[in-house]
Amino acid sequence: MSIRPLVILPDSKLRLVSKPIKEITSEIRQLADDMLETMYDAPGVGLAAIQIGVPVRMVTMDVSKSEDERQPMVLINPEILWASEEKRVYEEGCLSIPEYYEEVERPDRVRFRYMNLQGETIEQDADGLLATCVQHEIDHLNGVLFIDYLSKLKRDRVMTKFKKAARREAGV
Ligand code: K1U
Ligand code: ZN
Repeated sequence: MSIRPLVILPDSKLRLVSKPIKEITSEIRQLADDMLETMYDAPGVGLAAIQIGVPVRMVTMDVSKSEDERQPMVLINPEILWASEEKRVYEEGCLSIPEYYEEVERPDRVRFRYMNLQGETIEQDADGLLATCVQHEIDHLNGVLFIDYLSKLKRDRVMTKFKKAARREAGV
């Protein structure tokens, strides 16, 4: 297992649409292990493969409260099957947009489907943080970021801030 570097805004990789996984190979299992380790180290409650630069449709999540009872989830080719009309506002963060948090409105409850590492297809209902997190992560697989739900003014401000930081980092 290894902790992999995170892809940070404004890296254009974050806008890629990730490819479906056709077969669960040893490389895919290794990627899942590395994603979980990277997510726990960050720390975060979710991670999409593209956030470590790999454009495949895999997500890891753990929304459990206690560190003693971790509940790691690995989602392969996840999709939303149903979303409630009722909305909920949650203050979201993103490991690819460090230290920036804003309120985002999304469906309150969802039903989603995914394949696990054993190749089983699972359908699951979610509310609360799990519902918010799975929507945020599936957005990553489609090149969508939570800042896309904010006003243009807020999005432009955060883009400018991270572009400046990237230029400083590159010594430009
Ligand atoms: O996908 C990501 O960038 C991970 C992101 C997921 C997420 C958080 C909040 C709402 C929706 C989706 C994070 O995990 S940001 C870090 C975070 O929220 C957190 C970190 C430690 C403990 C609890 C939360
Ligand atoms: Zn994110």
